[in-house]
Amino acid sequence: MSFINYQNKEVNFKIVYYGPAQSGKTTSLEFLFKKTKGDSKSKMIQQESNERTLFFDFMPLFLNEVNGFKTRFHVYTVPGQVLYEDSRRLILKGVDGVVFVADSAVDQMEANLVALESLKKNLTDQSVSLDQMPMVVQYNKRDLKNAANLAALRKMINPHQAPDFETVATSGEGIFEAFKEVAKEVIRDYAKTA
Ligand SMILES: Nc1nc2c(ncn2[C@@H]2O[C@H](COP(=O)(O)OP(=O)(O)OP(=O)(O)O)[C@@H](O)[C@H]2O)c(=O)[nH]1
Ligand SMILES: [Mg+2]
Repeated sequence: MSFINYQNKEVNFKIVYYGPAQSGKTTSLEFLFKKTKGDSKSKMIQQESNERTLFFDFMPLFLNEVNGFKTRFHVYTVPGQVLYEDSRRLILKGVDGVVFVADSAVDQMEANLVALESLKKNLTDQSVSLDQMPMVVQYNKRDLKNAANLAALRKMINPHQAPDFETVATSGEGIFEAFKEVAKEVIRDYAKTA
């Protein structure tokens, strides 16, 4: 849920990178962090080292003000391993937008689906439905030799036809573009209610 800081004239949003274990969520966030050098940003914070959760916040230079307020984004990753469901549920609290990082490796399709179901359920628990949540999909690891066919991936893990991107987090390909899109969606959503 967005919150407004009247003193600094800022509106704050929360974006969560969600997806199966090892799909490239942390790598995506690290690239985004590196790429936002000139922006006003915090340090990268590791929440619980054993669960590999990271976050930072920044004010993207590419965005205009919204009703005279600057926008600050708090960007989080969740741990993807199945056993960390409690952490994921906690980190998703009050989320304004999701970047779903799918793994393109053919043997990860089941894991992608399990993660998508977990996202859906954890949002439902906060009375939010996935199809109303601003979201983009990254089909990550497109550089892999055994990357799944794009059309098949789309059909399987992007049923709501969210804006989607082919990405390679290790080189940064598509990462900033995906973030820009989710940021725009989040602001569009906010402007409807503000
Ligand atoms: N080939 C390839 N490897 C990638 C890509 N993105 C990430 N990796 C590698 O995949 C591994 C896992 O990446 P992470 O970013 O730690 O994955 P994660 O989603 O944060 O994993 P968890 O925190 O366990 O949920 C690392 O060895 C990365 O270097 C990619 O686009 N292509
Ligand atoms: Mg991680």
